[in-house]
Amino acid sequence: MKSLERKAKDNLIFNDRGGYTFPTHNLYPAQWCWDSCFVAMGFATFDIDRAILELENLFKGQWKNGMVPHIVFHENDLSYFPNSKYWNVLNLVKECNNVHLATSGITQPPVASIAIRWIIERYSLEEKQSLRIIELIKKIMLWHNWFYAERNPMKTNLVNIFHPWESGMDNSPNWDDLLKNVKTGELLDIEKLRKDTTYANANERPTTEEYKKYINLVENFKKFKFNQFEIHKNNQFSVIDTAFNSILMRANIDLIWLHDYFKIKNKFELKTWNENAFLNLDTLWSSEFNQYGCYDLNRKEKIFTPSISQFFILFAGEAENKNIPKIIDKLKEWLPKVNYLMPSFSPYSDKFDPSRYWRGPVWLIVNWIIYEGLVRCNETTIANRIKDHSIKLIEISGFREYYNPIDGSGCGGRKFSWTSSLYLSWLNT
Ligand code: 9WN
Repeated sequence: MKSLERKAKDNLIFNDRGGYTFPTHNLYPAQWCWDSCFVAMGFATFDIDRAILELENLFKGQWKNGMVPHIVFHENDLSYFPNSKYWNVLNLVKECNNVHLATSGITQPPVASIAIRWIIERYSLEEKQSLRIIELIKKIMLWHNWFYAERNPMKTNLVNIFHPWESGMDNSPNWDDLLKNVKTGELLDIEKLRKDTTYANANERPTTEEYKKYINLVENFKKFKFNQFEIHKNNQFSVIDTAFNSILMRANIDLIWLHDYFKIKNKFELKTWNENAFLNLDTLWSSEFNQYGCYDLNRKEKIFTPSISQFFILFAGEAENKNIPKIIDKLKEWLPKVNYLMPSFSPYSDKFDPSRYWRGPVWLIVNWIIYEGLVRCNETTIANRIKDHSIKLIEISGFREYYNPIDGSGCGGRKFSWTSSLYLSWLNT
């Protein structure tokens, strides 16, 4: 019988399209941004050149303003919705990138520097490979720079997102109240257009009502030709997401580390920006809920939803933060309530749904982030429990997109790339 390690490698090879990787066939037939960064870590465990190529192909889609789009459509496959034809960025944003590659027009959590540092700390690179990595670091810098230039609405260095897809946690209950203000838009027959429910169980995906809102937001971006300043003034969804910012803060620390490691000059003001972000994060702390919240920029309200996002700060790299013990205590409260860690939403909440996407299921990518965060905070016992549960889930249900935290069953896509990749990364931790 094939070992799980062999299966994980085979999944990556199976999803490889010749230099970039599908998250899974059918459901996601393109290159996704944060998926590919984790995929690079998996490839690095057996093929460093291929790992670097994954990132190089992702950054081919980088826009001239620095943004790295959440999807890069290398192929003219229209079976996903919204596909390259629908986003239409090549016509709407003249020469958005240097190679005229079709992409989406929004971004995703910036984990590239985190993945590269992870690789460099484990494997030695040949000179040629280092030179390629240095080129990537320059591009990552432009991306981070873009966040502070175009997604810094309060000049606090806490950046905002314009779409639930940018958070990577699309239908998290974090966004329920914000989405109440988003119109459904009736121009397109979303029920017919969306293809995800052909490949995954509809009960495990966002609802059509949510999809209509997702698409209506994109309609608005298209109306403004993806001009960020226009969108700031006119968007129905604009939020400072604590998980996204935690990732960016950690990604900044790793980007600074990479500059130092390769002796690259020109860190811009990254260090100061990041320190400011950490300071300003305090404005989002609630001693009532013992968590950092999100901030709805339209309604000017803080949101304290009991989602997994509140624990991402453990990963942000500030282990001495005075609130960390309270956050860890809260995380511990969740542990006895499920059989498999970590649920993406509080199992105590009425909104907890163990099989619907980001409303309860376990995602290994999240587990990896929380695991890393807990290790940084010297909470290795819980960290290892999360890692063991992740491996157990793969053993009983295969390399799935996400899992039910109560019965351990697998949901969504199969032979999933980032699940396979993170398995490999744990074997090499
Ligand atoms: C929309 C690819 C992506 C992940 C996201 C996850 C899901 C897409 C979708 O799949 O989102 O971007 O169509 O549902 O929510 O985190 O990057 O795996």
